[in-house]
Amino acid sequence: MIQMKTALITGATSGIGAACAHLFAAQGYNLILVARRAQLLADHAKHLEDKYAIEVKKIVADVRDFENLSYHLETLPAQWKKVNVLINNAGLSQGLEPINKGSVEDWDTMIDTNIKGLLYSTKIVSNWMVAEKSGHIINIGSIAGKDVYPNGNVYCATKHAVDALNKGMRIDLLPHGIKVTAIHPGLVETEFSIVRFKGDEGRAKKVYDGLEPLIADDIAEAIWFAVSRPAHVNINDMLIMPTAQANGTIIDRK
Ligand code: NDP
Ligand code: 8X3
Repeated sequence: MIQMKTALITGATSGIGAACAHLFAAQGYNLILVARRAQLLADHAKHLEDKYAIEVKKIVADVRDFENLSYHLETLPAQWKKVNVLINNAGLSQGLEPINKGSVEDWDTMIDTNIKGLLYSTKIVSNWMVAEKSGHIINIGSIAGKDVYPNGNVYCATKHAVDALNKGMRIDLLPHGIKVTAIHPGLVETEFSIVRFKGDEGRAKKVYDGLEPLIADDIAEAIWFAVSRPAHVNINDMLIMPTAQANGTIIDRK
């Protein structure tokens, strides 16, 4: 029997993570999928197993809870710990307020998810990769990690941290033969803005008014490009924008 490759994707129930799950399943990868919404995760996993004849491990966990995440991952059977690709995707924005008006609770949620959650999954899985002397870590950053836009303050700071962590991981994991790539998207129409505006779908829709945003598949394809390079090639960093978006603030809306 041919040993299939395995990808672990955090934040796999919607948007970019769900698109990656489909694409990697179509490429014959078994999947470890992490997210909090258990029913959605179960539905996605069943669909992928049925459609692509792969195996999926569902991990219902919050990436902010290191003990719980670690318990679920470390108790996987040994063959599931040979993870070839880790996609650190789980992340979110909460609110869009000037620094003096922002909610401390929102700040904590973003910092704990986007920075600490990414660190937690990396700590666990990078040790497995070090033991195998191979692997590829994909960190989902953002244009918000390259630019800062009005009222984006803390979300932008978390994505600047992802950019720095990506560079740090690349250095630290270099001797172990582990690839590290940051993918930084501009506007992608997913549940991101609905989450940012706490369920206000009308306000979320306006973010994409008058331009053609990226879709989650555009980012999944870029990730697959990075992962499918030959062994001697590492894509360190990729910034991917809608054609109508020049940077964090300049958007050509018709
Ligand atoms: P979505 O809201 O569609 O997806 C976010 C995913 O993250 C969901 O599957 C959600 O699952 C999961 N998630 C959120 N918090 C946690 C948590 N604490 N523990 C586990 N899983 C969690 O947004 P996107 O697909 O757009 O976002 C994916 C990544 O892309 C994020 O890091 C985001 O910052 C980044 N990004 C998005 C851009 C955009 O314009 N959409 C642009 C640039 C970067 P569940 O709720 O089930 O836990
Ligand atoms: C998500 C894209 O421009 O809202 O990271 O920050 S943006």
